[in-house]
Amino acid sequence: MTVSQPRPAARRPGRPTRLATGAAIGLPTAGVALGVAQIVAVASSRPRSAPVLAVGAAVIDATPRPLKDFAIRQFGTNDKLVLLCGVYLVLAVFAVGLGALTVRRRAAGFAGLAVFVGVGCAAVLSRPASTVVDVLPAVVGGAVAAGALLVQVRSSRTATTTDAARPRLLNRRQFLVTTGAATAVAAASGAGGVVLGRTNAAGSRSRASVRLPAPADPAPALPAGLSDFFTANRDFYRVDTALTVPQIDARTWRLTVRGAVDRPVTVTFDDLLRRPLRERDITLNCVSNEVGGPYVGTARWLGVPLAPLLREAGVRAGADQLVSRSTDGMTIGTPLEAVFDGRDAMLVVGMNGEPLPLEHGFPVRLLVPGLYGYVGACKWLTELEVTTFDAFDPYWVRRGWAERAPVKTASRIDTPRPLTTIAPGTVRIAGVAWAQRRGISAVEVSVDSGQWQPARLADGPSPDTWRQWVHDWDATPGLHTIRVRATDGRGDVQPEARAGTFPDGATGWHTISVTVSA
Ligand SMILES: Nc1nc2c(c(=O)[nH]1)N[C@H]1C(S)=C(S)[C@@H](COP(=O)(O)O)O[C@H]1N2
Ligand SMILES: [Mo]
Repeated sequence: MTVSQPRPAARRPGRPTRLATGAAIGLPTAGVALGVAQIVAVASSRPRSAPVLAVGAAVIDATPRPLKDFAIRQFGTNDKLVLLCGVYLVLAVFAVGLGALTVRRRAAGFAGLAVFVGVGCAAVLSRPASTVVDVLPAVVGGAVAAGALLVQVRSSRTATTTDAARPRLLNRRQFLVTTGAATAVAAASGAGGVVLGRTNAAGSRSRASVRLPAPADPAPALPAGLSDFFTANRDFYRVDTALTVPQIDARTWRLTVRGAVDRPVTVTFDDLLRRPLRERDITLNCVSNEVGGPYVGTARWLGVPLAPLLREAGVRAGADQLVSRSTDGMTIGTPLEAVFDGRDAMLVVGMNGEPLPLEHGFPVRLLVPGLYGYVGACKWLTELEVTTFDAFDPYWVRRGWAERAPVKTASRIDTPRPLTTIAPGTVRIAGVAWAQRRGISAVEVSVDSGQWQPARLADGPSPDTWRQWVHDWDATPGLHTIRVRATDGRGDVQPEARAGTFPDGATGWHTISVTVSA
């Protein structure tokens, strides 16, 4: 028995290291596995069964809240891109290791590949609404990759062992041909998956053919003189856990109302469009929005009032929670009282004069004014279950966020921008303030902790939208701090005390610093 490893002979120049050979074999092999899996997933119209996306989605679900908050803060809407890059990086490291292992011991390499496929299958099966057939892409990808691995490792043997019978150059060439071929298969299947994914995009095609009827109940006229009141669809913040935007064909879409109801009902998209549509201007915001943050927007929404539909189904006594489910397995819990207290809770089909954009929930989303999105605005909606808060904890509640989350009063300074240098003289300080349901009655500004000055408030169409405000300030040279606070329609002043976003929304006065030049 050898106790110490024999020292390896000095590497001969021109001979690849095991790691280099491992990388040359492992990376194309992993690429083949992922590319083939991707194309099978897309071709079978089950994009969610693509293993990389499933792994990413599983990581999102398992990520502890502080880390998730950090990612949202640091990367904003790019958080998913960053996550996918991370997943690919880990995969690449694993692939190089796998290649190196195979060069040394073929069986170990194949065992490693099996682990790789197993992780993919486990991730796919961990997705809500997944079934056994969803592991097919991972398994097919793994099988093709095993073939690619075998071919490559055979040619690498001849390329790296001295073989007097054959000139090394030829062996080297053979190795390059096999790894090159594997790389080409990986690239072609990966690119094919992307292209097919685009053309297969059932949602985009379906959305393009939707014609929305005019509202029976149009939005109240906007007060004169408002500009930039609405947030354009392309600028509207997006917060969700979906790594790929669900592609739903409106013609096959169904919404089921079930649970504690007398008569469960299922409606189609056309059924919804045949009902009288209501149009309303409503401000929506995310509980993860920091003080002064960007996750808030106002749009003109078109939809079907929710309360009549639920009444038709017959909500049973004792129920207090309405759980929305999306096609991608999100669950969102809304207090039933918020649906029935007269506010404009809607099944939304239109946003700013267009069918709902895919990113914002096409074909149908829920919208309940006065609640943060995670408790009232389920996108890609497909089921409404009448139940109780005791009986079911939705996705974010299971992660510690509040069961009930009415929007808190907030105000934001949009201009001047923080930490900029501006000219002295009259400076227009302006922004927005919101307290959906209660409305805004006053906004005040204080410079350098001086007296609170009333800002001028633009009119708003309803208490459910933000109000724009302006305040003219005579700016003198130097460094200045500007603060804003709002008072809601009940006379309650926005609290100064800072609170983080967890568990039910941030509080505190938005404060910025600017330099006024001499
Ligand atoms: N299906 C689904 N619906 C969802 C979410 C989600 O992750 N999945 N996120 C919710 C959250 S946290 C918010 S703030 C709003 C955001 O809606 P928007 O992306 O259209 O602005 O959608 C809500 N609806
Ligand atoms: Mo949110």
